[in-house]
Amino acid sequence: MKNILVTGGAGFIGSAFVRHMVTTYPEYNFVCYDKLTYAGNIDNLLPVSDEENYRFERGDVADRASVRRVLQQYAIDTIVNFAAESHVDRSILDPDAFIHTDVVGVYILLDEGRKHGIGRFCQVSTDEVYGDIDEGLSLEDDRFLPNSPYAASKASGELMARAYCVTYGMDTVITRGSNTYGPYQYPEKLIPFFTTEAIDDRPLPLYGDGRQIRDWLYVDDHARGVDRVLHAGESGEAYNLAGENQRYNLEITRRILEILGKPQSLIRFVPDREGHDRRYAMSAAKARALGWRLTFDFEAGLEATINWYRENEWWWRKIKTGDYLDYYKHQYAERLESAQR
Ligand code: NAD
Ligand code: TDX
Repeated sequence: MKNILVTGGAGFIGSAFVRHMVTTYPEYNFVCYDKLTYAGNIDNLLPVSDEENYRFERGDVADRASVRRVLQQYAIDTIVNFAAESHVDRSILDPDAFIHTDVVGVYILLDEGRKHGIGRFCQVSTDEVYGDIDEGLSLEDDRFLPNSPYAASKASGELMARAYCVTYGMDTVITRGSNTYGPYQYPEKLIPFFTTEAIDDRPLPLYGDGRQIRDWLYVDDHARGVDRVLHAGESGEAYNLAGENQRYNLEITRRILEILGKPQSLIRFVPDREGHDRRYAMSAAKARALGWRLTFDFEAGLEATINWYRENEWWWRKIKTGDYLDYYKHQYAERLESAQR
C-alpha cells in the first residue's frame, strides 16, 4: 500500500479517516477524490491541507473517465470508498442520487480499479443493510433486509464489491459501521442537527415516539476501524464496526438539552419517518478479533461533540443557509405544525 485514493474524503467520516491516515502513515500518499456535494466540505480537510502526502481532486465516482485519469495520474494501488449519499430522509424524498453514487459509483470504482490493476478495495458500508432487528445482534453473515432507498443502495454497492471479488478475484473488504457521531458531521443527522437547533432555542423534531434504538460510534473510532480492516481484514470479508452503545433517540435528545442547559420543552414529537427502522445493533466481535478497540465512551464523546459545535459556529452557521433551509422546510415545516410536546 502506497498510493491510496480516498473517495468521499471531504465528508464527515471520510475526512476523519483522511486526517487520521495522513498523519499516522507519512510513508503513504493520499489522494482525496470528492464531488463536493452539499455534504462535502473542504473545510473538513483544513487540518491536513498542507501535508506533503495529501492531494485533493474534485470529481464524481460515477464519472468513468475522471476516475480513470486519477487512478493513472497518481499510480493508485488502493481505494477506500466513503463516497455516498448518506441521509435516509433525503433518500425517501428522492432516491435518484443514491442510485447514482451508492450503486453506479461503486460499480465504476470497482470496474476502473480492476482494469487499472489496483490491490485492495475497501467499501465503507453500514449497519442499515441488515434492516431492523427486534433483539440480539446482527452478525456479518446475516441476510440483508434493507428498508430505505438509502439502505438498499448501500446493500447494492456491497453486493457489487462481493461479485468483483468472487468473479474477478479482486481484493475487496467491506466495513459496516453503526450510527456515527462527532465533529464535522453535516447538521442534518440527529446529533448535530439537534445540537445546532437547540443552541438557537429552536424545536427538536423527534420522529414518532422517540423510542427507536441506534448503536452509536464515535467518528475517530470508526476511522480507526476502517484503517484496521484495510490493513488486516481478510479478502472477501465484511466486518461490523459496532459502537456497542445502544440508545433511544429520546434519551440522546434529552441529554443534548441537558448538556447545553436548554429546556426539555424544546422536544416535539412529530409524524414518523416512513419505513422507520426501530432498532439497529451489531456484534463487533469479528472486527475486535483484528485488534480493533473502541476508545471513546459515549458520554465523553457526546460532550466533546456538543462542545465542538458550540465552539465552531464558523463551521456550521454558513451551512445552515440557502439550500439547507429549503430542505429543512420540506422535511420539517408540516411535521412541526402537527407536532406534540
Ligand atoms: P457524508 O454525507 O458526510 O459524506 C459523503 C461524502 O461523499 C461527501 O464529501 C460528498 O461530497 C461525497 N460524495 C457524494 N457523492 C459523490 C460522488 N458521486 N462522487 C464523489 N464524491 C461524492 O457521509 P458520511 O456520514 O461521512 O458517510 C461516509 C460513508 O460511511 C458513507 O458511505 C456512508 O454510507 C457510511 N456510513 C455512515 C454512517 C453515519 O452514521 N454517518 C454510518 C455507517 C456508514
Ligand atoms: O430530525 C430527526 N428526527 C429524528 O427523530 C432526525 C434527522 C433523525 N431522527 C431519528 C431517526 C433515527 O432513528 O434519529 C435517528 C438517527 O437518525 P439519522 O441521524 O438520520 O441516522 P440514521 O437514519 O439512523 O442513519 C445513520 O446511520 C447509518 C446515517 O445517517 C447513515 O448514513 C448510516 O449508514
